[in-house]
Amino acid sequence: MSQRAIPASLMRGGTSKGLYVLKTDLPVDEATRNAVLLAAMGSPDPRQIDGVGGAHPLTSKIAVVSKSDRPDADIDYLFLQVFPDKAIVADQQNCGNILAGIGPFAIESGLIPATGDMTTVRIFMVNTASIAEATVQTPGGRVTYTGEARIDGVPGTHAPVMLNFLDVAGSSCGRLLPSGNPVDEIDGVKVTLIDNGMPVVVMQASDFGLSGSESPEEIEANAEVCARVEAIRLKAGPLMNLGDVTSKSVPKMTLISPAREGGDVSTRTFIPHRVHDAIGVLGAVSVATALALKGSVAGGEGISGAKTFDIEHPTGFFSIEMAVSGEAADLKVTRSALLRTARLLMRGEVLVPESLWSED
Ligand code: NQM
Repeated sequence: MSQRAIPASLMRGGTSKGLYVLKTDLPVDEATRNAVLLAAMGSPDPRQIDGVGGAHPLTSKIAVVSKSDRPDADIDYLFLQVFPDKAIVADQQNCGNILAGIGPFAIESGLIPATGDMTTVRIFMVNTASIAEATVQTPGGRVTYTGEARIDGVPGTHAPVMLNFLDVAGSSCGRLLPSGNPVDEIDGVKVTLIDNGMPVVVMQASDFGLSGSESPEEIEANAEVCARVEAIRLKAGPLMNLGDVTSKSVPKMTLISPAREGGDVSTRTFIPHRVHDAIGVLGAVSVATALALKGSVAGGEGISGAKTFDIEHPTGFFSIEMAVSGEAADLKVTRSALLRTARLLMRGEVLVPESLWSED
């Protein structure tokens, strides 16, 4: 069987890992592209043994990158979630962790030049038609991955990548509060349905008989909790304008409990069928927004102006600078910014059976 070689880089973006590929190196036809990407990652197979996927949703991610034609962006970034165990390539969600590697990848691939010791890249996030600014360290005009920035969930220190989200509120669900309410009730559980860049259902861990300090493994082993969370998710999908979410990777389901380490809240997040070892970037932005929202399940008192929220997760903290105006259903987010790091791990070609491509 002959194989087709596709230029690709393996990168860590934040607390996730995935393949970064130029759009021009992939088949144009979407079905063919998806077949090729499933083969590249080794899906469907829970171990992804015949591909480069890492056998977990957080390490089975793809960034498709191209130069942007838009006047307000340098780069277009399409995020694709490859399900490890199913033949599904989902494009309904964005990924703020993989986003952290887009600036470095775009510069290293020659799509855009470095502009000095720091390069700010405007990235159009195709999945949600919204824009992020990423500031990448480029001393002497070259990307560097070394530095002193530390993010929880990643060993060591690396060069900082600052992310600033410009217009992500309601980007998947049409508005920040898709139901128009700070609180709804599903299956007898109070929920806040919110989308500040990621559709998230925020619920109290105590409503599931949990303290909220359980490990991801303990929660995943609790079949009753998993079934209740999934039943609520399937009902939340249509209420959030996401339709039937049976085969979708959204909404994410975040169980909150009082902070234990000095932060603002403690979280455990279903993404949606595994429990995150940390929390997604835009997922955390949405949870922070629930904290800023008066009357939400997060017990929000509301904030005025700017505040840094520290979101606790299973492996540490996630800090988000937020600024808002207005309150309740009229809440407007004027800033959400945060720190990530990224690293190029490997660069080369990923190989897939040639026969998959000939359908193009
Ligand atoms: O919410 C996991 C991750 C993510 C997504 C997920 C993310 C985000 O940690 O922006 O980063 O929720 O599927 O990469």
